[in-house]
Amino acid sequence: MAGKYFQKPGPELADRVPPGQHLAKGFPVLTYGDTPQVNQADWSLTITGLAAPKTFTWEEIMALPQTDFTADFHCVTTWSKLDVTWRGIRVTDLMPQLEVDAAATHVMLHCYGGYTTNLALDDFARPENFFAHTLDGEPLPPDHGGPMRLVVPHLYAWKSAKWINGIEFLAKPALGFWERNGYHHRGEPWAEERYSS
Ligand SMILES: Nc1nc2c(c(=O)[nH]1)N[C@H]1C(S)=C(S)[C@@H](COP(=O)(O)O)O[C@H]1N2
Ligand SMILES: [Mo]
Repeated sequence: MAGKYFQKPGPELADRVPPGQHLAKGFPVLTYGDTPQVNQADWSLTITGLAAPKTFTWEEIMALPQTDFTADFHCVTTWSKLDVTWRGIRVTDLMPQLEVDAAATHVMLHCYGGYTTNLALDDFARPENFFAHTLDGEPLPPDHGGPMRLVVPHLYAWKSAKWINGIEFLAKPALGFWERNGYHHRGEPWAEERYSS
């Protein structure tokens, strides 16, 4: 059965597919719990913690620079999908809109539905990370995190928070949903940082 949905990467893709990963056919949906139904008019992104409090509406975030991305996606459950095409807003294009306290070193991402995940600020505020609203030229489907999700290509995909609605800036590390439940605090796929020991 697995062979129908996954294939072993050939040698030409060895530098693209991290150890222990297989290529997925299609784009699997991986959600803990139900898919929240959030429309653009109701969506917002709230900044809390060690930063000036602020809430962005859909229009406000869409007014920021828009960028096309092609990025690989690695789920810790061992499937990877290469060259996913997205459109969205770079995290580093949002950051100048924020007044973040110099003491902030980490973030907790909050989502509609209650999911959370944590990142070091260095892993979050990178130009290759983005808030995605479009997948393969279509509005991001609800199951994949629409109307807006984060994508963090350099870490396992549980860091890529779907239905994102908050960024909390912190002065020390904290644990999100999967991190509290045994997953690695950082989750770097090339180092196979799957579980915390
Ligand atoms: N809010 C929220 N974000 C989430 C998840 C979730 O359950 N809830 N699952 C994570 C996991 S484990 C993965 S692999 C990816 C899956 O994204 P996809 O469903 O678009 O493939 O979303 C991540 N973001
Ligand atoms: Mo995942």
